[in-house]
Amino acid sequence: MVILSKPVIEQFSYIRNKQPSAALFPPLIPMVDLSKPDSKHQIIKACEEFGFFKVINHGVPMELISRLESEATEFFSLPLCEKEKTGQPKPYGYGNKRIGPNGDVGWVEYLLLTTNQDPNLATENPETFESVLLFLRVALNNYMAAVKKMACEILEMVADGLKIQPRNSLSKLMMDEQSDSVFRLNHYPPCPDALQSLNGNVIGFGEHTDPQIISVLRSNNTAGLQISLRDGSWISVPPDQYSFFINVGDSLQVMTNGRFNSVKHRVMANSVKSRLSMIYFCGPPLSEKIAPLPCLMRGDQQSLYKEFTWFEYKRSAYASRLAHNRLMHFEKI
Ligand code: GA4
Repeated sequence: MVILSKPVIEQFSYIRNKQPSAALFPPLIPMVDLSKPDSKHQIIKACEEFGFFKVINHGVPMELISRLESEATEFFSLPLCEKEKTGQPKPYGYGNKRIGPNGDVGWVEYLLLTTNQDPNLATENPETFESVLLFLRVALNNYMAAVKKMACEILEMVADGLKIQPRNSLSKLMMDEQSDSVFRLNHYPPCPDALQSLNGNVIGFGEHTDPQIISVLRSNNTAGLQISLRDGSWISVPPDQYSFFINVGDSLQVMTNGRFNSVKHRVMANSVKSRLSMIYFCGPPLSEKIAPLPCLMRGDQQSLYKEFTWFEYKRSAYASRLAHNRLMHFEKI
């Protein structure tokens, strides 16, 4: 990543007044042990209250996680010109500071990939670069397969917990061959300016909700992730490199007619440590209709949303800024 000179960092967003919740005892992040029989009930409660939870005993081998972490670290330590050979993010490829097509920036570099094709990383490059990409590709494929399986189990527990029949009603969307799932590796280099700025807060990745059904995030042991509570306050998520964190996305909020909360989150830059995160965004096929599931509608309850396809939502998402409420266009007035 290019180290920016002083004036350029001024383009970055600083958080001045909106500090993480000042409450003396901020609520603990819900933790779900996937090996426990009552985990589905805990998942439902966490999705309703926070739209966010941590999972332990997830069954993803630590070896696959460490392998991807070291290959990704290797990739991000290549010179910028090498990394740029993997292609500009349109939306897939290597990106540096610019997030999405509409002017958002952050103290982050990343690789954004589709999950249903072999990671499409450039090939006609010098040897060292080639072998980094080759190892990265293998590590990505193994990691994504294991995380996809875990995400599928979680969505089946959600269906069970909500008494949705059949239990693969949600998981089949991300398991479909045509599923529009996305994978992201984010690298937040240490940001020396975070020390000098007011309150030490420089935005790594600005506040947003995820568009998909759920997102499965794992990071190294560096703090930075914050989630917004329903009352609008922010809390920091203590890092845990052995666990995964699950976010409810906009699509699941719609499918549950607002019962689940699509959680707003952001990442703050760290002044000394690098943060590396890997996120699997579980998306449905482009043609899928996103609407409240009829079996979840009680009595004469009305849908809060107009009907739309995932394609229509994505088109409108890519015309929006990161922090926008993307579901607003689809809400019934
Ligand atoms: C936010 C969640 C995922 O990282 C992502 C992002 C996507 C991108 O980086 O290309 C978007 C953003 C995300 C939502 C609004 C649009 C699209 C950047 C942006 C400004 C990959 C996704 O699916 O939506």
